[in-house]
Amino acid sequence: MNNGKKIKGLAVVFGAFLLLTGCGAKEQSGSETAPVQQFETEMDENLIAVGFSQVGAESDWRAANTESIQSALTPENGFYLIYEDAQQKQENQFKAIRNFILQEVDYIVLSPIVENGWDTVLQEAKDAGIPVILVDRKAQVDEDLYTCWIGADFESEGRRAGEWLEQYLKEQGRADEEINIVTLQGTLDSSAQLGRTEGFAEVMAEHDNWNMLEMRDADFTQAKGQEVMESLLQKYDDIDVVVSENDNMAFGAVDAIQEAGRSCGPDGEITILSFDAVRAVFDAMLSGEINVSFECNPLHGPKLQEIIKTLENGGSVDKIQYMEETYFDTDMDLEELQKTRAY
Ligand code: GZL
Ligand code: ZN
Repeated sequence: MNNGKKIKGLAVVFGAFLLLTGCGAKEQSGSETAPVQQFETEMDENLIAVGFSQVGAESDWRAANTESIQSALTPENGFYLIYEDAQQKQENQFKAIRNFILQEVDYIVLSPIVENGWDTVLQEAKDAGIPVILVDRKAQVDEDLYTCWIGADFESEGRRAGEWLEQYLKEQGRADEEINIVTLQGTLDSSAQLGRTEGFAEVMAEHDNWNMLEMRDADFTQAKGQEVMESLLQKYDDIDVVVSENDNMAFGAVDAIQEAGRSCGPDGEITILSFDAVRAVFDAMLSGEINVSFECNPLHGPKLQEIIKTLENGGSVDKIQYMEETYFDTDMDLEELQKTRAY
């Protein structure tokens, strides 16, 4: 059972639909303004109150991650979930966490947009006796400021990408060719960006015929990916490989490459390696635009639910909990594989 703390009645006051402005509210004959609707929601004592501060809604991966957690932490499963979307701003995550502390939630779940800056606010949560569970990205803080972390091994994803490229170039008889590479990086200082960049660089170091022309931040979004790729295409006339640190930036890169009259994918001049392996990248691989995507499993919900229940029952959990993941490329039966994708 949760520790009996309950969220103080959330007096949620919804603004009246001011009829003065006829803002879409039903006209009410005679009265100047609709009565202010006020109600209290008392959190049911039997539910485990969880405050979840999510990075944002910047990518397909993020949407799948949010959906997985929201569909696991439901009242039917014994949870009262308060969800806050930080719109990719760390400031908003600080506010959300302080809000959760005020509401005396039982647990705080946080996907830290970047790795640094969390010591103060997580110390406040610790002082309030509220366990913090990190999901997806990491925070560079003292281990005693969070109970555990669930996520992917980003370095191994990056290494896997480098090893895939080695194999791919060998099969093409290009193992000794000068290979010019650009990287579309994810949000700088995020664990996914740091790990993928680091892991790929480890393999890159073994190939002095691989040249990293430039790595540039495109913030994990499709729009930024297209904008940065356009600029890189203008700057460099011989790009052989694009490493895109998530699928949405890769979709933007494909648009930029095609609009520049160039070609990409297995039959194109520019090879594209991507990360996440969301459903939409299967379409892009099937249509020959992207070569490969390295999976990063967003389905943290069930594992998170199990961890909180274990803690509620006085159990202990491992500090680091990796998700299982693989990769998918155009040599595989993607049509078949796509059917079983949960995200
Ligand atoms: C990875 C996650 C990254 C995804 C992006 O675990 O942090 O953030 O790769 C998302 O799609 O924006
Ligand atoms: Zn070249």
